[in-house]
Amino acid sequence: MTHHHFDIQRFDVIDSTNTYLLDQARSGAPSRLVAVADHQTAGRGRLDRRWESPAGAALLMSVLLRVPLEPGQLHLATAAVALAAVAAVDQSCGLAPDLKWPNDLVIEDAKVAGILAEIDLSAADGVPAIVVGIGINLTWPGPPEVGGTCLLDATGVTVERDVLLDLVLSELAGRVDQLGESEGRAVLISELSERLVTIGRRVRVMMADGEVEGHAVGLSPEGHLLVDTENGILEVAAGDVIHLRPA
Ligand code: BT5
Repeated sequence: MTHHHFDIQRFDVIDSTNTYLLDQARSGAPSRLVAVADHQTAGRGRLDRRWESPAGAALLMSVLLRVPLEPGQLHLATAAVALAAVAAVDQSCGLAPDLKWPNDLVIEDAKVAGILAEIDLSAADGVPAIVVGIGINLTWPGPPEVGGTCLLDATGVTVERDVLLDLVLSELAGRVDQLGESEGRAVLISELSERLVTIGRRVRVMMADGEVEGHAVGLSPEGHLLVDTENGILEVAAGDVIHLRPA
């Protein structure tokens, strides 16, 4: 099925829609291929973490994008999908989730959706294949220990998966075009900084090489998180963030 220039493949059960599209990308699948599943047996988060969801309880989707981003700009592909999802949820439930840096949609600080962007650099033409997957909790708030939420619990609205998919893709189409040009990327970063609840908060940031605490003060022109720490402003390209209570 083709829609908003996206080609949609549907699965009852799959290991992971991200894994599937990365495989398809290596076999030459075109940009804007979308995979949607009722259930994933090996849904993935970042850093080998798992993404859990009972069958039919979430919108589980990934999109393959062939856009000339560098590995260090993957967060922009995350942003494009995150912003599209916020707009789509707002249109379907009347409530726009906040964004938590780097890849979560939250409602009152409870995670309602997570995003995983991955890149494959093996294409012969040198244009990377980027796969961005998102899981949006519709009727199940995630594993109990996470303290997440779902759209039903947070808004009282039961959203049809296909309705939400349709809205996400129609919101994503223009943002994919923006990803491909520097002016468009600047627009995405400014839209992102308006939506990020992380900015203005005290945060603890866990990075591969250690952790710091400070005040999240904004985004760099590249879209990295700027954290005011005791040792000055730190620019964070990748990491996990915890929002701390104000001191
Ligand atoms: C993410 O990772 O949040 C990225 C999740 C991406 C999932 C989509 S679903 C479609 C596509 N196919 C895939 O295989 N993946 C993508 P991260 O920030 O690392 O968060 C992972 C953590 O979120 C886990 O360790 C749990 O603590 C928590 N978690 C797992 N399932 C959850 C759920 N349904 N709701 C809320 N939190 C969850």
